[in-house]
Amino acid sequence: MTPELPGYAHEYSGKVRDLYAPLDDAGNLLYDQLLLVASDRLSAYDFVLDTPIPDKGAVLTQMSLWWFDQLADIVPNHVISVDVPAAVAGRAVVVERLDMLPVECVARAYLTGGGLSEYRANGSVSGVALPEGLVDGSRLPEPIFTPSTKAPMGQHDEPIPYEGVVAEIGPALAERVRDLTVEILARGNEIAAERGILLADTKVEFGLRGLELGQDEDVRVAIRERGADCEIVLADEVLTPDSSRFWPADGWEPGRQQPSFDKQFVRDWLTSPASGWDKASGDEPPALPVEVVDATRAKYVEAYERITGQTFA
Ligand code: PZK
Repeated sequence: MTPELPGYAHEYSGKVRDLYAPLDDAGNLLYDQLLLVASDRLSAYDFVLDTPIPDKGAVLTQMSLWWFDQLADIVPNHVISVDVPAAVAGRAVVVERLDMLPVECVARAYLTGGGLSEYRANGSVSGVALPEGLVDGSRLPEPIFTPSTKAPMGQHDEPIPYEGVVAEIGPALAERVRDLTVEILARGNEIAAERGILLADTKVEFGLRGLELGQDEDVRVAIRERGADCEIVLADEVLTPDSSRFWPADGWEPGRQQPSFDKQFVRDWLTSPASGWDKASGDEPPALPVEVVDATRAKYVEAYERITGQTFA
């Protein structure tokens, strides 16, 4: 459900977040800003569940803001203000509108998921050769850049080799976003590991400041031709459980699927007989019981409090 926000025009909705454009007093779009709103929606097994997790949007927004500060010496970010309408207080930020790069920047510090499948098939991930003998959950010798295409909503991103990123955005930007993505995950893990959380992988989004797109100029062409002269800005959310796999460090045991820090109660219940749901059926998952909602909310709050050292108010 996307709330009507007086003073804002709804622009786009993702699975769990919504984008609005602010309006000026005359009702005109303020074209250089966006309002990024995180909802309490949760996705699991590729479904957006009917049952919201109270405070999830606020916890993830506050966590992202905290990480933006921790990463500020590595990369500038798109945040302008947290002065937002009361209806979305704590779970929205006003951001600078950027020209987004048309690639998903993924870094992996541990092997799992799609990266593991690629490794089993090819011995490499996104063209990066890896040692033999790695298993589900193995720590990689160093974090690697494993980019993917940006698929339209409802479709899955496809892994692409580094050369695909070069073809999309040019060699100079490709090298910079690769290095930034890996540095962000490395910094994230330095901090999270002290707090008992492993960040297996992460997806970050970058945009360009200063592209100054002409009237009917193709943004992809402009990025390739002039993008290298722009500033790269970290956008979207960063190092949250929605953009990254969070694993409890004390449960880490390579050779099996690792438990998810945030979603394990939801997954366990949905795949248990108690839910009456078959994930292979294609049916919508059922509503979550209150105990699962409460336990999951507590995990998001715990992740925030462990990572930031601050109490979630
Ligand atoms: C932008 N998204 C993804 C995020 C959604 C969709 N600073 C920016 N400038 C221009 N565009 C974007 C951003 C950011 N962040 C982000 N799509 C466009 C997205 C959240 C909710 F519905």
